[in-house]
Amino acid sequence: MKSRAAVAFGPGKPLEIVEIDVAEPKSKEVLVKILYTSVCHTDAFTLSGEDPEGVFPAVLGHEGAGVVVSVGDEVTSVKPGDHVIPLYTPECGECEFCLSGKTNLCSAVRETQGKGLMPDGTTRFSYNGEPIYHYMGTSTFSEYTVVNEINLVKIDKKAPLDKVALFGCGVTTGLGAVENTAKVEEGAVTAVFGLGAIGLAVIQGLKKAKAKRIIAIDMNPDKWELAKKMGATDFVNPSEHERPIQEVLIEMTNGGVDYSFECIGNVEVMKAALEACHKGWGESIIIGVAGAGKEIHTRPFQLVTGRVWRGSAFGGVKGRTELPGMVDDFMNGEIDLDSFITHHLNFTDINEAFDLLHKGESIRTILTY
Ligand code: NAD
Ligand code: AHE
Ligand code: ZN
Repeated sequence: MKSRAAVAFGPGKPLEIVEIDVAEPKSKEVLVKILYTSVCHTDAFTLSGEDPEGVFPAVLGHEGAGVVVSVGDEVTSVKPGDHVIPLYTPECGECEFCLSGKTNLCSAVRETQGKGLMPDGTTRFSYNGEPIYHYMGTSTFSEYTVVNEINLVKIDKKAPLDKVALFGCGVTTGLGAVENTAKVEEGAVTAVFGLGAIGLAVIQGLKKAKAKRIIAIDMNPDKWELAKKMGATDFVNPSEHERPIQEVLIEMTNGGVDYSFECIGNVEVMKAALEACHKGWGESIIIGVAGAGKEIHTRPFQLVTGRVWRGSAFGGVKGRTELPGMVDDFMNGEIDLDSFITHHLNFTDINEAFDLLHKGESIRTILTY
């Protein structure tokens, strides 16, 4: 079938809206009509050419929601008409990772997913007869996309798809990093570096966890207002300080924070976030994604003296098991999604959504097909 799609033809180039061909889903695959999608910084990162796994031409996009159109003959968990959120972290429930009880990183299709391919090593997208690669197992920047059954979670039909699309990445990642990765306890002193959707969702999670102090850090002071609304107690702009920001935070907290979260993807900030942690127990969670060739560094003494570095992907959340409950929490008013949605645009204006993100003017833009 034909589908409108925003294709990334090459690194650093604007997306092009073209009509691509989408093949039928194979036996364990599902054809989904995406109704809403948004742009996460990771899409911009891959489009920039910095992602070692970035392949072109590709249909990017991993934060979206839609309706099942048709299913392959071995698909049992979803049927046409079901409302679904594509998951870049799938959940097969059977692999060593899923069965470990220690991680949400399912390995069932990770290898081909990272190459922009379906598990049989081919793609379901093409343009003028040439293959177009998939992205993160989701490719929500196409009106019709094909994903594996294990890369989909079925959700309550009453949930507004234009809002719960945000559970596809940003909000889930931030809330999950606090609850699953850091396991923040009541009364904790915390710092959040980067106040995009991820950092703001971390702050929302910290407020839920009853953190005593939530220090929000960003170079862009315009981000402060939303951070405060989410629950931040202090704001620090590193560009207003001559000293390394970790020194400022250690002084502000009389020894360092219990938990810090890096939500930017900058390895120098990752160092600062670790070194801002309290001696003996402070933990720093890396969420930001850094480009090819980048490495983190600190004096090993920082770790010897009790600070801990952890990483978090999709907030440690097992999507098929846990997202339906998070959707319920949103419907019950326990999770705020509305504050993240700063802009609405038509899908065809997707490059403007990237511009708004780069300029720091948007948190999330909901694109409607
Ligand atoms: P965003 O661009 O909306 O937000 C980033 C924020 O960081 C901006 O407010 C910007 O002003 C601020 N910033 C940039 N440089 C800074 C610096 N040196 N000091 C202080 N603040 C600075 O991005 P986002 O969509 O919120 O994504 C944030 C990061 O999280 C990206 O790296 C993205 O790839 C990553 N991410 C990771 C996961 C995961 O599962 N690990 C999931 C989603 C996103
Ligand atoms: N492809 C990159 C890494 C990108 C990355 O770390 N992605 C995160 C999700 S970002 C969502 O906005 C993730 O889930 N990572 C775990 C995984 O298995 O990809 C690279 O450096 O190669
Ligand atoms: Zn993302």
